Amino acid sequence: MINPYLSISPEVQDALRNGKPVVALESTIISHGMPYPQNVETALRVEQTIRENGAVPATIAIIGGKLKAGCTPDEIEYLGKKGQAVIKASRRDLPVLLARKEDGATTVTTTMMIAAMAGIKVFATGGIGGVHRGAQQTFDISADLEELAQTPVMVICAGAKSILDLGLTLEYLETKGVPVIGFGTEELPAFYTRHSGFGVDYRIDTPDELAAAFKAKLDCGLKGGMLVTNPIPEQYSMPKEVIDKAIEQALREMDAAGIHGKQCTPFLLAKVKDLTGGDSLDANIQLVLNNARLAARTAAAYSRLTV
Ligand code: PSU
Ligand code: MN
Repeated sequence: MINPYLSISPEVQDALRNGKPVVALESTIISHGMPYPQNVETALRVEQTIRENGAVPATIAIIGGKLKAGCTPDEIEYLGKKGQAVIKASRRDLPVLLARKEDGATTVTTTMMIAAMAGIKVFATGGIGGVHRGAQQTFDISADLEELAQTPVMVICAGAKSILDLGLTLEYLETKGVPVIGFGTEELPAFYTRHSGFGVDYRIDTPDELAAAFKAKLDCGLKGGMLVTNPIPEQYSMPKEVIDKAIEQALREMDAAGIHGKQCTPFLLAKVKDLTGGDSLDANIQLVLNNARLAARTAAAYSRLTV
């Protein structure tokens, strides 16, 4: 059955039909993750980087009630300028947003869903959601983890920020059968810094082996995705103490302000950014570009295995 809500751009459609590599990109990072105009500039640079590394970019978003796989530069500009006014759309938001023909910025969850609907296998982003600190009481666990458990897309990220409880996040992924891979590392990277103190399940050093592992998963009909954590390049990484201090303060301010639910992640991300000044924005941009490069090469390796 053809999904009447799904709208794949002509370029992405052509690439998919011809077995060419495609990389999905999320839009919450555009609308909610960075300020305008750096968000739009970065989104376009990320697309360019994917092209330079041999793949076709598919920025994913919900626009006017359509699930878009492949946005035009005008659509990216629109999402970036509208910023926080775009609804951050997780799995639970899709039914009403689509029926009302609204816009939505896709998180890791909804980007994976739409990528899977379109037939895209590889997705690059910055950081994923996970088990929040204090989740034993609040139950605040990102839908991203459930999506990784059920949707067959490889997500290439720079780990997760320690605004989360990284140990519990790894436990959750283990329970759900999601492989956590370190690209060139045995240690789970923590977004701005290469270090978390936690180990990954497997270290893999080449895009070819990433592609082969994911293909084996799909060939066996194992449901769910694969999480690839790619450390920020050394020269852009931030000292762990600086980041940890900012995160502790952001968490205290969140508690004091009584923030909860879907506002938690955006609040913490914005606070950490304020507390660390421009350094964290620069690091954020660099790690996303680094993930885009790896994702394009991995998508190309996957294409070689399947056509
Ligand atoms: N973590 C980051 N940067 C982000 C996000 C998370 O370091 O931009 C965004 C992603 O879109 C992710 C979402 O899927 O936040 C998770 O939100 P929540 O914790 O509300 O599930
Ligand atoms: Mn949450």
